[in-house]
Amino acid sequence: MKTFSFVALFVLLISCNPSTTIDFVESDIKIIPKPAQLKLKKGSFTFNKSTVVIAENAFIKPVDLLNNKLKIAAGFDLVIVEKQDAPNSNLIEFVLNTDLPKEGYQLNITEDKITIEANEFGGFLYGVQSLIQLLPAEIESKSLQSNTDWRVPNLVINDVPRFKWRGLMLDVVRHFYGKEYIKRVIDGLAMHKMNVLHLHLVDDQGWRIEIKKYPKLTDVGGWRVDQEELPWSGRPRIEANEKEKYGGYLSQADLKEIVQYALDNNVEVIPEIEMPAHVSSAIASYPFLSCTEKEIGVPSGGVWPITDIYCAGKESTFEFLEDVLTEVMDIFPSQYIHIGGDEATKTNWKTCTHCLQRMEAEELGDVHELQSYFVKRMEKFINANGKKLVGWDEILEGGLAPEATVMSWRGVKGGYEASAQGHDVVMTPGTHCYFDHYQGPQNQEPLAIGGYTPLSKVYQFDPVVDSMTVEQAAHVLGGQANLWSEYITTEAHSEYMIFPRLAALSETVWSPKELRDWDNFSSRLPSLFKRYEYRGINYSRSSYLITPNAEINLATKSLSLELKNEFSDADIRYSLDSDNLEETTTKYEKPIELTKTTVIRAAVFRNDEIIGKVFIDTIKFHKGVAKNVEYSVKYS
Ligand code: TNX
Repeated sequence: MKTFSFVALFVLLISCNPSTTIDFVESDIKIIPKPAQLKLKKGSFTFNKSTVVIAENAFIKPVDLLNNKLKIAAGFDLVIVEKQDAPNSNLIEFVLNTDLPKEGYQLNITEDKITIEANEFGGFLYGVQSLIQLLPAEIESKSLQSNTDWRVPNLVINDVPRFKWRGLMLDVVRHFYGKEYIKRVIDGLAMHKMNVLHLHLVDDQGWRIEIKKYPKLTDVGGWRVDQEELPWSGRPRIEANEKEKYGGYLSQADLKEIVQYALDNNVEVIPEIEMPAHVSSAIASYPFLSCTEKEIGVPSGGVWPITDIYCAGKESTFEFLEDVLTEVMDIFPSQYIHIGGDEATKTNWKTCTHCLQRMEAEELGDVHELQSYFVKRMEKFINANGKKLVGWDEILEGGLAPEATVMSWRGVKGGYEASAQGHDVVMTPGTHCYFDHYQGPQNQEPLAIGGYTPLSKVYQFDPVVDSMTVEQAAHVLGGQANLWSEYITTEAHSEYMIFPRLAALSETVWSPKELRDWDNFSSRLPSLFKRYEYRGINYSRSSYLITPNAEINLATKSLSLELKNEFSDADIRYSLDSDNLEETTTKYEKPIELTKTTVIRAAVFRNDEIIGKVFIDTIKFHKGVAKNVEYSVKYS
């Protein structure tokens, strides 16, 4: 009896010891995307070697995800126990709660216990993802971090996504990336609670999916003449029989493996099989697919306008496509099949006897209606196989197929129109969602296709257009970023274009709109970047770059130089005509007035240290400064 009370007293003393509990503050919580509801409480829970897990009703993958990270970074191997054998404290319990919505979860952390409730796999996974982001960034480490306090704040999170389609499109055609890289991207998607990976598998410059019935699609169409040393749009068209070197494809086994890996991360892989345009690679393999049946080579670079398209008159085109889609649907269990549909120049259709016959037989007024016939026919086939068709917004032209979902890329107009017609839409406007665009000042970034979509701009994206009616808004399934790869030759570069813009996007499609707050988001970035570093993600630090903006004053012949950054509270410091840039240099507060040639150095500082790259430029006061300029050839 005496011993027992002594032990009880000891336990009591330990648990009252102030060093065993810590109160967190709101700014310690860095979860991205921000949870819908979060209530911080006093106190904390600390993981240790003896923490146990009850996971009777949960799915094992989310438990594994947490356990694997703790095993590597903390050296704890959490034991899974039966409920009746569990202690009263130092445990995590996964509880099935059928009242919760799909993908939603509740995370409740108290001194003694962490409870994660969800209705299905996705919810449990996201509960764990949030828990991981509450732990110190070292949880992402690939080696033991023995001096880390594995503590999380006491709180209650009630979380649910705002949209059900939270996607990223990877173009694996213009440049080809392998299976392992695609899996890494899926890890990144899951980390940010994104749930769609749209794979662009077919385009002019390559056919990247094995189709057993048509082996030439990958034997011929998967390869092109290597002109990688030339600019994308300056690569001469090549003949049918030139030697191919650049390329590759994903076998059906590879794709099945990717699909399964994605499912384990609550990500649906949606295949895109382009038609009727962006298919030179298919026509190079099987010339019967085009109107002219002319032999062509697989182009190595930009093709514009796109006139080598499938013939919409011949039955053989549709037989081919149905065969292809049959194999595609066997690989991808996704609800949606993407048929592309963009950028078809229909010149050949206007003179092709088969197309003209088709137009007459089907009473089609013009070639737009012929494209509409094409898409509607494919939709019938896709629907008959229990799936839904999605296509780029050009599928609106000539009349939408009855059940089609529209992916709006030429701004939000297509999505607006389609939703007004009662169709579901996914918003991917070029203005905010094109990750092939520059994310920092052009002269400080790797070559990109053009555009300017910095992190802060992605963060302003909203899939719902203000002027939409309630009914239209209800048709918005969500949003997606597109990473076209004309200018992205390596996997490392691809990663650089995705991260951290994916983090900004995730908050626009997951979190309630009222919680959108750029300054708050940016305060969570340093912790995210640390996690990316532990994961070995080649993320971009472009948001720390400085953008200069110069204005010349003709009267005083002086130049006013503004230095900007994406963050409102950025600590920019600069030096003039000096090799040094240290914490003691001038803090930028207002535009700098210059009257003579000057070398300027500037950078963003945090805690007296430079973060990101140093900006260096020489502002030259040559003889033309402040003089009128006349262009003899009009500038473009
Ligand atoms: C337009 S977006 C395309 C792609 C290009 C992209 C470059 C869309 C449906 N079509 O084929 O790669 O622009 O940004």
